Amino acid sequence: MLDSGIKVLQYRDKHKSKLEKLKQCEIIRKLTLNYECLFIVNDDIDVALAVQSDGVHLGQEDLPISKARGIVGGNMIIGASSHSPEQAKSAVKYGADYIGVGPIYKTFTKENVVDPVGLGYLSFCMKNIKIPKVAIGGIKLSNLAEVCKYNPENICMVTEITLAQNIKFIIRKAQEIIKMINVKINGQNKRLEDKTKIADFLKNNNIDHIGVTVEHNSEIVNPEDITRIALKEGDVLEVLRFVGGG
Ligand code: TZP
Ligand code: MG
Repeated sequence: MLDSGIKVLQYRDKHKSKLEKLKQCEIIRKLTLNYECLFIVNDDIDVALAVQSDGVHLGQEDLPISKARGIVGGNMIIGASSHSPEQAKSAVKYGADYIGVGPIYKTFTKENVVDPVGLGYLSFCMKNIKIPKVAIGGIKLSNLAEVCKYNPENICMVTEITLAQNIKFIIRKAQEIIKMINVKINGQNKRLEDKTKIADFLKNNNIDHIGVTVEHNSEIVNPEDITRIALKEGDVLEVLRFVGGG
């Protein structure tokens, strides 16, 4: 995972003894420093402090954020799981540095997990919560593009990566999907490769640019510019086809 360039790694184990967790976290701490990857320890503030992880992640039934802050001080990242608007707002109020938003879809990784909160809750958080969000829960390559339409700052995939036969392949594919841009074409949300030229979009969709007028962010595009203009995140394209007549 580190070789593939993941940016944040969270250590999560609900069954090992504290000593086993400490030993594993010590190793992971060293590795993550070498790879400049943030290291977050789930649940155990004492282990997080002992290995000097970058952060600790707390669920709704762990130590409250304000108490945790008193223990870890101002420099350690505190992340908080959230499943509802109230929990998200409370996490912000008490000084969380990021929130987990999920489970978006059904997950089998976590025991006693709440029902999926769906993309509606992710949408709420993107509009209303100003600290970084981590979309989590049942996210796979097959539904990743759908999640990316909401532009969460971070995406967490557990099963899809840890149980993959080829972890590097799955991460590469996920990175390709995450890198794509959101554009609106004739009123429909689409994801395209970053910097796709308008001409290439038309060609890939079997649209002959002759007889077509293209509006890019409300401006009519000169025909000679369609091979030049590269689409970027948030662009709006209208492709108007004129039918002959008189
Ligand atoms: N919190 C909400 S869902 C979840 C956690 C820790 C587990 C996510 O795992 P997976 O395998 O990606 O569904
Ligand atoms: Mg927890």
